[in-house]
Amino acid sequence: MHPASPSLTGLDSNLRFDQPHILNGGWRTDVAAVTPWLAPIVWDATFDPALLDAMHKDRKVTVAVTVFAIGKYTQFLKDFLETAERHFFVGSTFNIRYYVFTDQPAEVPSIDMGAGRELVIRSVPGSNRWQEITAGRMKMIQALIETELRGHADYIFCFDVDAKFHGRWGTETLGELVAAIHPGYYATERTFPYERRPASKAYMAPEDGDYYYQAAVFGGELPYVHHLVSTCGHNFELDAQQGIEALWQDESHFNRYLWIHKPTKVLSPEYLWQDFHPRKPEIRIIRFSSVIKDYTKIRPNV
Ligand code: 5GW
Ligand code: MN
Repeated sequence: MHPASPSLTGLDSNLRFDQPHILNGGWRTDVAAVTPWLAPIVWDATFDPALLDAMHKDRKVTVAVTVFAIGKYTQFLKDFLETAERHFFVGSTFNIRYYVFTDQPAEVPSIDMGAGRELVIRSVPGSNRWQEITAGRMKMIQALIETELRGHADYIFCFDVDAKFHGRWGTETLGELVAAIHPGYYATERTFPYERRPASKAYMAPEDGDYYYQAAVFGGELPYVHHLVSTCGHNFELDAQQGIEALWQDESHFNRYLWIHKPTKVLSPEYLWQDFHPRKPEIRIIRFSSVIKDYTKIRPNV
């Protein structure tokens, strides 16, 4: 556990950092690195990883990770976990606890974990309705925070399993409420695929919204993520009682929530790419990317 604000006493006096300039200081000029509500948008070369790590080094930050692997999705666990071990908060100053939610505990691969890192398996029921799986995640994350994480973790990150890490994902991603911009909609106008039916609790009017976020990654401090998942899970249920299912299920509710409760840190599409997109010049590094999957082979009912 750590004090509420970063302490500079942990800075290694042997480390020297370049003077930060506020005029043409090597800052990215090809992308926006801050939202209109002054939250950072995390892009490569807008932060100093060594400085950020040094600022956190005496805090022993504990990060909980949730990942769901139900039905055929257990096949993605090995790559997800192995690449996370190479890129996700690597270093002796972090404690990492992966919570794998699965209906087939025997299918969870055994992975060599670094020091201070461990994996916990949670058995959950399978489902033939995939809509229940994605929405059910919100409820299960809520319960995990309430029953196990409080007092034991500083931050939580919740990931889709059908993806791999390819580059550093570390202290630059920490914040109170953290969300990632969808790689398919970061360069488009506001014609986002929000839920547009007023009867849904995920409703967004044409002039509403900031970015389109992808629900494949989110995180932050426990109270913020708890409020997010409990609200989205509740609204999904209220819709279900009315016989409504939002266009992109949990992701639609997630986007409405984040429009009302702005994230305090936004991750650029470096942190949530999709393998099928062609590379773009502004994407200097891909840190995490969804793999290409054959839906007819992995989904219980298409
Ligand atoms: C199955 C069919 C359709 C949609 C989701 C599933 C499914 C999702 C499943 O059978 N098992 C499962 O564990 N999931 C979890 O939900 C995985 O962690 C998965 O990464 C996450 C979101 O579903 P995705 O990855 O299929 O959704 P997209 O929008 O990234 O394609
Ligand atoms: Mn996915």
